[in-house]
Amino acid sequence: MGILNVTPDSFSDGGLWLDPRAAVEHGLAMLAAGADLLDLGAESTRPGGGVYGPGAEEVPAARELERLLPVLRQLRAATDAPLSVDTRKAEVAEIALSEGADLINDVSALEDPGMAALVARRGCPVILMHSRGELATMQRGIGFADPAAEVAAELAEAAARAMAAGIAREAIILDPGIGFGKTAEHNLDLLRRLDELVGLGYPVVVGASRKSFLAAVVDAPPAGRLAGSLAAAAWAAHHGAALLRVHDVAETRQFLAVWGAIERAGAAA
Ligand code: HH2
Repeated sequence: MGILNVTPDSFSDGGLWLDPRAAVEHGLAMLAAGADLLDLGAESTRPGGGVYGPGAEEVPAARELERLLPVLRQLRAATDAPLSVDTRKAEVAEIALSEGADLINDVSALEDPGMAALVARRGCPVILMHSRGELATMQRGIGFADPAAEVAAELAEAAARAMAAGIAREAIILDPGIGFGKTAEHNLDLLRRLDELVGLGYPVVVGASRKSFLAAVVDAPPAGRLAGSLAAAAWAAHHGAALLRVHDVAETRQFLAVWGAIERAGAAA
């Protein structure tokens, strides 16, 4: 899943793809590099209270749509690849779906009261991502006794709420929310025990690309975290993740292809 942030303030690529033409080109380039789908985000969800200071600015729906729609429309016209929209707002999701988006990536796991009913009505897939608290302050006062177990339990509850609202089980994708209200140690432990989340039986998406927990292991700025991102991607892929949300599509593809080729080598001999 290639990340396409049409935002001025995303933590690693803010401002790079604000021009719709550049965004569309970048999206198509990620598909050409091997992405199976694109995740379009027009509101940064950079959590506040930690390494990112106050966190991302909250964006009104009208501004989010203004950034998103030109890119979504052009990409929809140019490709049949699935297009996901990263939004917490039912109002944005509804218009995005009517403009050809295929799935909704909701980092708040259906917090907007209109979102569950919308997704149920449209019958589209939805990513329910784990987070705790408000984006602006979630990196303060973090408290987990057992992050992997608690995240799995809270996501199971989110999935149950979604199904109670009429969303089909097959439409639900879960995400541990790497970096959202978690310390670096929590993020590492969530990856180490990813199989517990995979064990719930839903497809799992992991978004570790360029995130700050990587720099807690070996210090590097976001643009210098490719090697760490690949390690996290490979770990996640080999512990059951169905989808990887990444900035560096070609590199991730190559890394996983070689890993897989080594695993399969000799099997046919
Ligand atoms: N991470 C970010 C945004 N959306 N969605 C899912 N499902 N999983 C994630 O881990 C996730 C997400 C944050 O990363 P990024 O989009 O690169 O930055 P920003 O939120 O600052 O735009």
